Amino acid sequence: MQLLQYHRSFAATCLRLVRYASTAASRNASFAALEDTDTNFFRDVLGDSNVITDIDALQPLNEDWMGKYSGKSKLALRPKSTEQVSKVLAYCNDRHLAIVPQGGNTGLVGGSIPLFDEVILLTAGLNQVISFDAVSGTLVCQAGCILEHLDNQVGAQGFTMPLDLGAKGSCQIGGNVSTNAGGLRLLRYGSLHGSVLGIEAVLADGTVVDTLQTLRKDNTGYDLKQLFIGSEGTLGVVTAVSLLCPPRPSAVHVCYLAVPDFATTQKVFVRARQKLGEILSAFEFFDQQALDLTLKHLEGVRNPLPDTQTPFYLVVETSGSNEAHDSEKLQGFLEEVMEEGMVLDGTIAQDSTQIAGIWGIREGISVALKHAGPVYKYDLSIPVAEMYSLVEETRHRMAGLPVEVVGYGHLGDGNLHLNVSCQRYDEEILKHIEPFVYEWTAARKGSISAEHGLGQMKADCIGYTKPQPVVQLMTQVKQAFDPKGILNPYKVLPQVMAVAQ
Ligand code: FAD
Ligand code: 2HG
Ligand code: ZN
Repeated sequence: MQLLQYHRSFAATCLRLVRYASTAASRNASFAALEDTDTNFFRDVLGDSNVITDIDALQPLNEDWMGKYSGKSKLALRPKSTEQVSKVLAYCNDRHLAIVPQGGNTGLVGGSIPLFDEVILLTAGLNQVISFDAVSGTLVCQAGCILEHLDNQVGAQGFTMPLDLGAKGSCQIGGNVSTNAGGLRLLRYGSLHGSVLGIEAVLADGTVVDTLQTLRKDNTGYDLKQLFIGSEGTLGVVTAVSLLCPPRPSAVHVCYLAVPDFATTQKVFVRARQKLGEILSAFEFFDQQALDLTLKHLEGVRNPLPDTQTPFYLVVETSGSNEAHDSEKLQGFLEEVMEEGMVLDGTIAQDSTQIAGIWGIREGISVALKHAGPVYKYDLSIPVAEMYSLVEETRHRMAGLPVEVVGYGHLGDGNLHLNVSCQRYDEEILKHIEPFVYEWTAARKGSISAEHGLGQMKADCIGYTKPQPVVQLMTQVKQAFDPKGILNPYKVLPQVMAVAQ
């Protein structure tokens, strides 16, 4: 009975979503069109070299990493200070010009790309480290700093960034915070909602919200910085961040394991937590199809177990401070899981080159898929026991079509990446995937966005995970922060709700 009710209310949500979807692609006519006087104003504030109008220079800024989403912006701005961001936003707000904040442009849901002629606000010019406290590990930096550069800088002082992802060479900390990026070590260091201590952000009207503090504890009023974390540029432009960096582990071990079936991956996970305890820092999985694709499309990737073919592979990492102790623990864990037949074959990386080689496979899957062609990406939180059934059911639904369905992800976080690689983006193919994937996930009370966000891809789909009153409250928050709706329109919230003022 309860289940029936749930499905009825879910069907109602779907009906509402269909209505949202039909309006999502139209330009909000209340936004102004760019005029020469606007460009001249921006030149005065930012200087000529930071006002980009050249069509060739705009092209990569109008296109996302996957080549799936593209916009038609005629203007990109590159402010170098919070004050400049504030002046630009205050002007856009007065003029009713829509703005898209863009960091490293590595997002996978079309969040950093205009849909129409929105002005692109690049954060790359905000690239200074402000301070680093080598006692507490607190880093304060501008939003446009590249994640890998920050990791190198804090690494030199014995610390590490609390997140790591395959896009680290281009993504920016402001983009990471704005998407609440998860990545490969969330299992160990937790989410950015815990690591970020403070944020400086500029609201649509130019107001600077300064919560850029370095305190571990502060219970004065509402914790507004949390609202910016994961808000995908719809509530404000993050201009600076302070965050807590953990000590850099001096002993790191990585092993690569072949496992016979998905149920066993979970048994290995349970055992890893029991045996490795506090030193377990990553537990990732991918299927044979993902491995095959990566070996085929990425040069220089070597199969660590060339003689073993099995449906699932795991990358298990430990990070600690005592080489001998950690190594002994890992050996003990491996002996157990192999003796008990959970793991068919495995190898431990012997040096940093081999560690990089194993991570290269896992981190290379997205890049390999990009080389393979167009890809539909789904980033789902699902109870781990059921996670892989979705990949199998999707494969079954699409049997006979010219697609490759692969599954991989952060098993330790219950986060599946379901990717459907195809020859072209095609509505006929999409019909086999959506809304099936979203309905399947909602029926298991999962999330349709574990870590990538909603962007433009899933703005109309939030109702699959969040109930209507919650979406309504989010809309009110959006209206309070950005009453004219100029910040990253058409993203995160269904357009009908976001502009209903
Ligand atoms: P962008 O792509 O430029 O922007 C992302 C969103 O944030 C947009 O909505 C944009 O408007 C907004 N934004 C950016 N900067 C600001 C700012 N300063 N203020 C306000 N809004 C802003 N993601 C994961 O979570 N985990 C992974 O493991 C992971 N691996 C990846 C691997 C690869 C190879 C690739 C290509 C992507 C991966 N991603 C992953 C997705 C992506 O890298 C993350 O979402 C990342 O945090 C985006 O950062 P960015 O600087 O590129 O942001
Ligand atoms: C990863 O975990 C990233 O590798 C990217 O989140 C996932 O490309 C994807 O679908
Ligand atoms: Zn991921």
